[in-house]
Amino acid sequence: MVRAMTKPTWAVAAIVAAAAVAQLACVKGLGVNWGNQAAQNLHPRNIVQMLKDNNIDKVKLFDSDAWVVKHFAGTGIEVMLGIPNLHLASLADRYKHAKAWVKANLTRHIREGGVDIKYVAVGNEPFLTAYNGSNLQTTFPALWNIQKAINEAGLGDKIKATIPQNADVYGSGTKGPSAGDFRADIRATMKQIVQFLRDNNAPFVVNIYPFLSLSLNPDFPIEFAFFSGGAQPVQDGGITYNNMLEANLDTLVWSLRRAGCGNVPIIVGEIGWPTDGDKYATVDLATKFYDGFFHKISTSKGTPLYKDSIEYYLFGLTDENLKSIAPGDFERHWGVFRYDGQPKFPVDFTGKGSNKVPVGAKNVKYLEKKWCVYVKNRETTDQLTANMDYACTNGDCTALKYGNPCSKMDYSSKVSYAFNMFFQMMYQDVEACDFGGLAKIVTKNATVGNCFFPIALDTDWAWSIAADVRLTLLVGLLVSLLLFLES
Ligand SMILES: *[C@@H]1O[C@H](CO)[C@@H](O)[C@H](O)[C@H]1NC(C)=O
Ligand SMILES: *[C@@H]1O[C@H](CO)[C@@H](O)[C@H](O)[C@H]1NC(C)=O
Ligand SMILES: CC(=O)N[C@H]1CO[C@H](CO)[C@@H](O)[C@@H]1O
Repeated sequence: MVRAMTKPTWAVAAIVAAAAVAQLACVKGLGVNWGNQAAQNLHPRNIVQMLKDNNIDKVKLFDSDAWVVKHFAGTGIEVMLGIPNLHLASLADRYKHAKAWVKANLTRHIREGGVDIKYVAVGNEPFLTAYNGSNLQTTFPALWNIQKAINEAGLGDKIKATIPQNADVYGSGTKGPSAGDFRADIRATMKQIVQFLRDNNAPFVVNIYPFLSLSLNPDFPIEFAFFSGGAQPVQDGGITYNNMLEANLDTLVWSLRRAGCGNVPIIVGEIGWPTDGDKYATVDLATKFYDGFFHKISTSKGTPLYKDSIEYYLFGLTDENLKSIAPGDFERHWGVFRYDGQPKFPVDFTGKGSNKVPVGAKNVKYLEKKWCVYVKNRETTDQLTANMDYACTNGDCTALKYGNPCSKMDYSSKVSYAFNMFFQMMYQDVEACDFGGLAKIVTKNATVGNCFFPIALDTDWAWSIAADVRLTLLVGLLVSLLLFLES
């Protein structure tokens, strides 16, 4: 817009039109990861509605629960199914296991008006160094078997198997992207995999996290994680890189070229910024990251070396309070939305930079308005500490440490927060609000200032299914009664 003002009118019109097309294209290509490692998850109906309301048209799942997947049928939302790493060995071992997987998890959804499945993600970041190479022998054979089973089901033209990889499967050491290559310890396997992807017209899926680079590396130039310039650019031959995302993607392009597969399409399977659980995980930095990111992909989705547009899947849709915090407390705060589908910060998915808040989940069902809070009871410090530890170990206290509103409360309020979190994660079970007589259930909103004390989601789907059945039975009964009265 600023640029447009200096141009003659006809050029302004052209630029505005081009921008409109670009923005439309951006919305078209936007996906999101929906993980379900939370004590209570939103109903898939809520998720479908949220995605539609926010013009997000692709969803990536980490598994393939048939009940979840069927809710995407006929919605126009494209689905990437996931296969957890723990199944890789069995899928690699026997082709018939892959065949059974495809039958149970894939073909059942494929029909007119069924689920629009385009990719199957075989494993998830299987070559993370934390796994000590345990998936190294099984991942490629599992990929091979799954694609073969898809082909045999007659779906090979439409549905591609691939593997979401962590970005450290390749690198360029201390040099620029043009030195990029796959990690030496897995290079032979990576080469087999990318050649297989090339031969099947399947994409390479990579998860890229500027946040992790910043958080794990004290020397990382902060501004390089964002898109607003200000960091020392990386100069590579004739190309200047101002942000980590493009430098990283072009390192991948070089790695693919070195494996003889420069034309394999690239999808970014995860990208995002957490809002808590680390000194760099704040709402302000998440807003800055997403604003810059959406602006970048609305103008040009490619990179200096990769001109095609790239599909991006945000990580993630909602917070997940049961995720392992081994990598860091931030793991439970990746959501663009809270656990209950309500927005956490303004973010404009179209990249227009309007300060609008995304559309939250509608008709969310919560449990009763009850909270569990700490009451003093002449306890010793040790007793209090022990109960607090219990609540935090079994619940979620990751919001209490890193400078956000919850971390600024006094200790008593923090104890209440911890007790309440555990109580909610336990579906408000009265026995989960005891803590040796140090806790009680209240009906007055326990939220303290800007530290939000949640209420658990009502996930009693069994009841709602039963309600449908009950209605059917009731109608049936009434009809019988009428017939009986008629006769
Ligand atoms: C990898 O090795 C480390 C150190 O030997 C060990 O602590 C860890 O549990 C191993 N992880 C897996 C997934 O085997
Ligand atoms: C409790 O109060 C907070 C802050 O006013 C509010 O955001 C939240 O919705 C309230 N919770 C309930 C269940 O009413
Ligand atoms: C119906 C269904 O969900 N079947 C299988 C799908 O795949 C997983 C493994 O990824 C199996 O555990 C399910 O039983």
